[in-house]
Amino acid sequence: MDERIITQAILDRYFQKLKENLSVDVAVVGGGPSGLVCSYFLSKNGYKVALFERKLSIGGGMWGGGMMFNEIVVQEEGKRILDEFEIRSRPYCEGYYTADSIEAISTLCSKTVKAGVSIFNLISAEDLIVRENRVKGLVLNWTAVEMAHLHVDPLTIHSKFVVDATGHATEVVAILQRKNDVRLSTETGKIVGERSLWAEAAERDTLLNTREVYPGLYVTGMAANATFGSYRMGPVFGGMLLSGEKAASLITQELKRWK
Ligand code: 48F
Repeated sequence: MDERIITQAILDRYFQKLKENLSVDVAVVGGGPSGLVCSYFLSKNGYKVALFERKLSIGGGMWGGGMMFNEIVVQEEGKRILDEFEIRSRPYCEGYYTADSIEAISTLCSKTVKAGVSIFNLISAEDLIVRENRVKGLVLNWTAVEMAHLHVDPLTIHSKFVVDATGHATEVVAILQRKNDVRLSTETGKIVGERSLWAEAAERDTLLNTREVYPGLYVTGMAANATFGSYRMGPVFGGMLLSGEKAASLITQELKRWK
């Protein structure tokens, strides 16, 4: 084997993948359960989707179940999404199902890639492109640059929509708010902030809060609740899965009208 061919092959294929995603329908930030589900359904609906994840591994907060006990709980409605992905679940008692968190997240990841989503790990969204009062793309940099605090300029991609699926930190919305004089579609016009844990209310609110927060920018998953000021829910994941599905459906409706 020639080591130079191995190197050439990786460089060629990676840059091909990256160049094909300089202009996408939807750019999703965060590869937790909500971001993956959202990307999967958008891709299945025929749209070009790129997902950027800061960490080496995709999956966000799902791997660890609750307090590192690697099982997750979903309710009746959420089970429908597990079934769609062919993730095995078991009834625990009426209305409650459990699934192995490793099977759940690895399957979400695998099926999302196979649905056609380009996933880029080790890349962080550090800023947004905002023009004419609308979010129009992402400003990206290597996570390693961020971690080492290196002064290295980023690169950019354009997208019709951006999805903030960054979880509790609601990072993309926070960047938009910090750097631009904008009013968000929340009660206060600003990020309202996450409240303490209340599983039932949080699960209900996650769906209600999954929507456009500023033209071109949607929130899904825990980022939706943090943005609109609802509760955290702990290791029950139905809301995350259903939120990803809802974000995909809302964006699909908008893309159908896109000129
Ligand atoms: O936190 P995370 O899993 O978000 P989620 O889809 O699910 C939340 C649940 O895991 C759990 C919960 C519900 O039971 O409360 O916490 O809402 O995944 C968010 C991902 O976004 C990445 C981060 O590394 C994580 O994998 N991320 C955050 N900020 C950035 C980012 C950024 N600026 N650029 C790229 N990735």
